This record gives sequence, C-alpha cells and structure tokens, in this order.
Amino acid sequence: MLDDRNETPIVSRGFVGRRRAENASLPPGQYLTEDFPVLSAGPTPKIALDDWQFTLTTEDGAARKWNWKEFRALPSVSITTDIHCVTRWSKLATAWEGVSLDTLLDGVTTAATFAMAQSYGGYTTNLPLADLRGAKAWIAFRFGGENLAPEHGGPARLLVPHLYLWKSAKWIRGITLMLQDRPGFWESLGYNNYGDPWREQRYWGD
Ligand SMILES: Nc1nc2c(c(=O)[nH]1)N[C@H]1C(S)=C(S)[C@@H](COP(=O)(O)O)O[C@H]1N2
Ligand SMILES: [Mo]
Repeated sequence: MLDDRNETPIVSRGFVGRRRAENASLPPGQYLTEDFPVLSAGPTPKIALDDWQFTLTTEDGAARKWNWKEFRALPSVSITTDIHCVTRWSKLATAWEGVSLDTLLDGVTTAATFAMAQSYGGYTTNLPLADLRGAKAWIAFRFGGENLAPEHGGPARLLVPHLYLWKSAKWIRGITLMLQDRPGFWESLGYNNYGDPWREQRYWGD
C-alpha cells in the first residue's frame, strides 16, 4: 500500500524534471535552429554610413541625433543572448556588439512610459520604455564578430532579446518616446502588443 502510493509521484516527478532540463533555455512552442533566418517585411534598405543618423525624440519633440561617427564613439558592450522569433525558431547564445539604450537615454528628461522604434524603410514597433532600460536593449552593429549584415539590419538594429524578435527593429533610424502607447507595424496587424516569449504572447489576446 505505502509502496504503491510512493512510487507513482516519484516516477512522474523524475520525468517532469528531465523534460524541464532539456528545454530550460527554450520558451514554450519554440524550436532550436543553428542558422540565422532572415525575416523582413520589405526590401533591405541601403544606408550609406555617411547618411546614417539615429534620432531619439522625446514627447516634447526634443531630439538628440547621432551620426555614425558619433554613435560609434559611444561606449559599446558585448552581448551574448538567446533570441526568439514568433515564427517559432530560437537561437541560443548569439554574440552581438552594441550601444546600450541606457547610454543613449542617459540624461534624457522624459515623462514618457512608451517608445516607438522607427526603421529606415518604414517599419515600426512599440514597447514600454522600461523594456529599453536596465541593460535589456541595445543598438547592435556587430553580430558574430562581423559588422551586422544588411539583411539582418545593418548598419545597426535594435536588439531587445527578452521580447520576440519582431520588437528588434532592423535598420533602426530612431526611437520616439510617447506618453501614450500606440501599436507598431506588426502590433497593428494582430501580433501581441508586448510579445513576451516566456508567456507565449504571440498574438493579440494571448
Ligand atoms: N525594419 C524591420 N525590422 C524587423 C523586421 C522587418 O521586417 N523590418 N522584421 C522583424 C521580425 S518579424 C523578426 S523575426 C526579426 C528578424 O530578424 P532577422 O531577419 O535578423 O532574423 O526582425 C524584426 N525586425
Ligand atoms: Mo518575426
């Protein structure tokens, strides 16, 4: 009697434990990939470094601008992180170099709580300003030790790896801080407003 009662829970606990260990780095519904798929809603814009500019705009319309030389003179950091695409591929331990949004936002006075990332080519994506702060978001310009390839967002892209990768706007051109939230490109087409892969927030209503 006692033996029977003890055996079943021990076996099922062990099973659950093994499955957890195997999938510890993988959010629900994701699979691992070794290659780096390209997902772009339109053509890859061609941006000469001489013409590149990044603009940070507050809710008052006040803007800070960096040209490529000024941007690259900012302190940059190496980032090793897992990335998760809503189309279900995840890639572990990707290596990037970029400028932290904390650096770009340093000294900016704002009452905004939301942000809209804007790309060359017209793509947009929204996220809470808090998700850009606290060493969670970067403007990345190198991947795997090489300059970021144009199809992956070069010269520079937003990298916000704790959210699904559609939030990581390629060919970033600016970020606008907003007092009120507004949906970006995919968010207005039914994708989740926040996009936490660990809570599987793929679509509106998830
Ligand atoms: N400007 C821009 N950024 C974008 C996209 C896009 O179409 N345009 N696609 C998003 C989506 S849906 C994903 S999954 C990732 C893909 O990045 P990758 O092509 O480097 O894999 O970029 C995101 N950033
Ligand atoms: Mo995506």
